[in-house]
Amino acid sequence: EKERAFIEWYPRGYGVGFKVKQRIFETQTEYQRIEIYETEGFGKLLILDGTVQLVEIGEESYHEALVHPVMLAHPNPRRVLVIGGGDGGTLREVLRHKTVEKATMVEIDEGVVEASYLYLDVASELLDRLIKKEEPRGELIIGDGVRYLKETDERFDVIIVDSTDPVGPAKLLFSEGFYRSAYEKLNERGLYITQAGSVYLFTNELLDAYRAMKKVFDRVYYFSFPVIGYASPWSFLVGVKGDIDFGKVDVERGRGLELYYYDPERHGTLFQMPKYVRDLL
Ligand code: AG3
Repeated sequence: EKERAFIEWYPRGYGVGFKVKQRIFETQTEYQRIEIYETEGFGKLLILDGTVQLVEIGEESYHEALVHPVMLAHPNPRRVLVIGGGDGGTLREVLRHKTVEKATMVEIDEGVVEASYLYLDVASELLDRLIKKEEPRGELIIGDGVRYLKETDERFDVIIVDSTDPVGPAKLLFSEGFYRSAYEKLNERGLYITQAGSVYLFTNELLDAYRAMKKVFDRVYYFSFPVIGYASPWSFLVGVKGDIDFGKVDVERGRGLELYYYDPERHGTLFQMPKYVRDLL
């Protein structure tokens, strides 16, 4: 019997693949094509427009890196905004922080929330509560994050962008105009973080996003982390508003989280970057 695989192709023919047993869900929404596969060794695999979003076994390698460094660098994150992240993994990690009073997730594609709720073992109970409006500290808004950020009267301590790649439909989320509205909607002290693509294979997109963020935020940091299922190392960009040092985190608060991948006691190791990238940044 022939073996089946799902392979995500990156530029220049670089592939990241999983052996799969079968495809268990497939739909085309107004925004994108959603697919879910059962893999051999990593649980279920969520694909949007042919790109890997997560595998159930290992998704924390992304969600921990996206959420906890900024949450632990902020002295008291109470209000958090997540843009994208319809599978719920990012919001799940945000809500583990006891300081959080309210976290809002703005996801453009209801289809991603539904498919994740029905088929994925990532955050289905949380998604169920959000859909029923029964999560006391969380809110789900189905809508366009760009527009939401421009129009909202709310202010945030931390803004987290959990989007698809800086190519295609999510491109606007990596523009100077978007960074300006994020900066405006942060409290006097605040942190912004976005995933910014594969260090090796999207280096130009990473540089473009970094330069645009530099024009807007008081300080900009970059870091990389190995993510299971992506062409690693993966890059993340952090924009700082006001008096916060992203080089330091609250290790004590971090201990209580019992993390698996991101190690707050080794926060400094995040800032490792291949030299050619650092030279360009
Ligand atoms: N957000 C997507 C990260 C980008 C993945 N890119 C890729 N495979 N080319 C992940 C959603 C998880 N909450």
